[in-house]
Amino acid sequence: MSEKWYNETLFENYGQRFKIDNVLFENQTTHQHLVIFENSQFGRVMALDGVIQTTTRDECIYHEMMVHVPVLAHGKAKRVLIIGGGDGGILREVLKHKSVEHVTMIEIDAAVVEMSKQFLPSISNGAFEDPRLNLVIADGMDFVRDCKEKFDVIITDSTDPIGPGEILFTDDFYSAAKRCLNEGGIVASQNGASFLQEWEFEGTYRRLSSLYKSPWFYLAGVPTYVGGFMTLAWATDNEAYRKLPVETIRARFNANPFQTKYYNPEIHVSAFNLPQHVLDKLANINVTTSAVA
Ligand code: AG3
Repeated sequence: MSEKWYNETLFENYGQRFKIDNVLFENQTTHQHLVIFENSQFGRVMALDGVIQTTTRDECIYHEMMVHVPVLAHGKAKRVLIIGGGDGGILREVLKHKSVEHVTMIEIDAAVVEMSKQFLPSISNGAFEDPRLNLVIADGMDFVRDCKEKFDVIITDSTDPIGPGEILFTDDFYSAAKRCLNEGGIVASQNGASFLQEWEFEGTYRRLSSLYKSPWFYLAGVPTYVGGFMTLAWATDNEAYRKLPVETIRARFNANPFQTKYYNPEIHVSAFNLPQHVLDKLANINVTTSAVA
């Protein structure tokens, strides 16, 4: 039998490949091409439209960092909104926080939820059954546009800004999402590889700067998101949140401890230190209508 390989097509002239041991699911959903396969290095792998979304081996890094950094920096998050996140990894981590009373999750593609439950059960690990969850299959943009509720933390776990995820990187989305945020709330979202997709964090910084007093980024190194550190976007009107001393974060974490594989309070605090090439780009961005002014 000949070997089969999965080639990621995120970048035109460079990419990673995975040996496919066994295809568990492959189909064109109503929104995108979805494949889940087995690979002996990374376990089970899910890709959407040619881009690796998660693997059972390294998913913990991204999911822990996307959740525990904003939730513990906030300190009293009761209501959390997840946009995207159909595999349930973000949800699983959010629900580890006892302070969280309610989670609304808006996923556009029911097939991602269903196939993840079936073929990647360790990622949601029962989270979809939690009574605190309100799962809605809908377009995240429509939801934030019409939303009458408010949340303390909003996490956007999207694909890259191509296809269904594109709208989640626009001014319209960010400003509509801000209307759904309680005072003192925090938004976090994935923003591409800091080294290879600089235009992504540049655009996001420009947009968030016109809405929030304290837009920033923090980093996580995820092996299967190629190209070095991932930039995770951060925005809030409370500048102090990202400068909290490690002792504060440690006290909050220890008040309600749970197991992590990557996150710890020291990583939390240091993740906000950005490489010089990122700082230089951010410094050159002209913020036109700044909330800081
Ligand atoms: N969503 C973010 C995938 C980002 C991939 N992009 C990249 N490597 N530039 C992941 C979904 C996990 N719940």
